Amino acid sequence: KHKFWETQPVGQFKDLGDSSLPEGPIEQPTPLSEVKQEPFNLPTPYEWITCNMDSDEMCNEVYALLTNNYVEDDESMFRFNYSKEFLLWALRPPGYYRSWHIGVRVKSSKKLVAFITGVPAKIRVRDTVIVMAEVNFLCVHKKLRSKRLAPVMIKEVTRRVHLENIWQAAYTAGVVLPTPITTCQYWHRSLNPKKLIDVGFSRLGARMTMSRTIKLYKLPEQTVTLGFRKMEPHDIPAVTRLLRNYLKLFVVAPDFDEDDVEHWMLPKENVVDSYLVESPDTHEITDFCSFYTLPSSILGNQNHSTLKAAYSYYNVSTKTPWLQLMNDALIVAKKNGFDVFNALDVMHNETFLKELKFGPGDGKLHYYLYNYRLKNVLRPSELGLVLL
Ligand code: YNC
Ligand code: MG
Repeated sequence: KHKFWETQPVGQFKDLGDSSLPEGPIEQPTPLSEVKQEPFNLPTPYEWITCNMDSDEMCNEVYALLTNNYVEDDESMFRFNYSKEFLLWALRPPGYYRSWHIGVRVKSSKKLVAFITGVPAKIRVRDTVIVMAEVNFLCVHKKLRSKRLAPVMIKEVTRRVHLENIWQAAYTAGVVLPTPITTCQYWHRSLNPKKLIDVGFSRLGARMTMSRTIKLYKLPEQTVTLGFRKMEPHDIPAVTRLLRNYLKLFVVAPDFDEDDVEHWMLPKENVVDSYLVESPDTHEITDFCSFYTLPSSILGNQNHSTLKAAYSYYNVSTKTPWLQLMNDALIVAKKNGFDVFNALDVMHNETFLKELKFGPGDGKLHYYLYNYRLKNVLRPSELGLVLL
């Protein structure tokens, strides 16, 4: 059934529910001298490249490959359209390795036809913090699909991760592979219902008119929480403390330090937005919310070419009620021109999704660990990790 994945150190379907298997690494690290020194073989027309994302030219090629060939919904109505600025942010966090930005070119034409990436991240599983690779942006050109190129790309990124003495990875996919640590659902909150209906992202509800629908999703012009403001550089220590304390609640979560928070949370225009609540009297930072910008191309619509989507990232409530905090996030997202606000049912998100008029999506998102077994599948609410 899974000719490739059955050979890999991942939880296998046949082992689900076998409580005799221990939790932890499936294979032990090998000495670095025993890691394969040369790249895996590609079919002869193709060659490996390490992508220098600092080069505008390289960045443009990667952007074009993904814009035309990356993830689509099941009905091919939308395709993710990660911006170049977003890709630079996602691929160059603290301590990143250029060797983990891997491309495949056609030797003769030099055309980029496949891509896969990893970035390092400290991820805690229960009490153990592990340096892992977060693997993302696996993409094979539409014309080269179903030729078993993906397994070679995965083996090559694994080899390059091993060369840095890193032996675990985390990744997500819309497809079911051996075997998810949890399966999450996307929820969508309409901000611009007219456009979402016009492009086929959502449908007019039963016994609903367009004007009733617009009224249903209407939001105030201004946020309501006193002390709600954009995060600034001087907030990094306080936000790091707030996030670290919150993420302790989850079985699997990133172990962020101040450098990580600076990179991942500090607002970056058209990439990531972060807001916090500073107590008007004590100046304490009590609450936090963030979302990243990931538009989708709308395929074959006369009137609209892009859907502007905000994706809930990390949120923490200690004083401001969840509903009020996240409603303020919706208000600023709406003000900034987003059409929809998406969120997974991870962490405490279920406490606000229904009440803030998010509706369940059809796509599922499966989370995976490479070379690390968990005894049981997690509930989404036990997961404290959001990948891009
Ligand atoms: C996928 N998304 O099951 P079996 S998510 C992993 N992630 O293997 P072929 C996938 N594996 O089942 P195609 C996968 N999709 O026979 C398929 N596979 O064992 C497996 N789509 O390969 C599949 N991007 O080359 C099967 O398939 C084998 O030509 C078939 O290529 C697949 O980035 C793909 O959805 C996804 O571009 C490249 O369809 C292609 O179809 C495509 O014949 C559109 O492959 C874009 C898209 C995926 C987004 C993502 C996370 C990737 C994680 C990869 C695994 C990392 C493991 C950890 C490595 C480091 C370890 C350390 C230490
Ligand atoms: Mg292929």
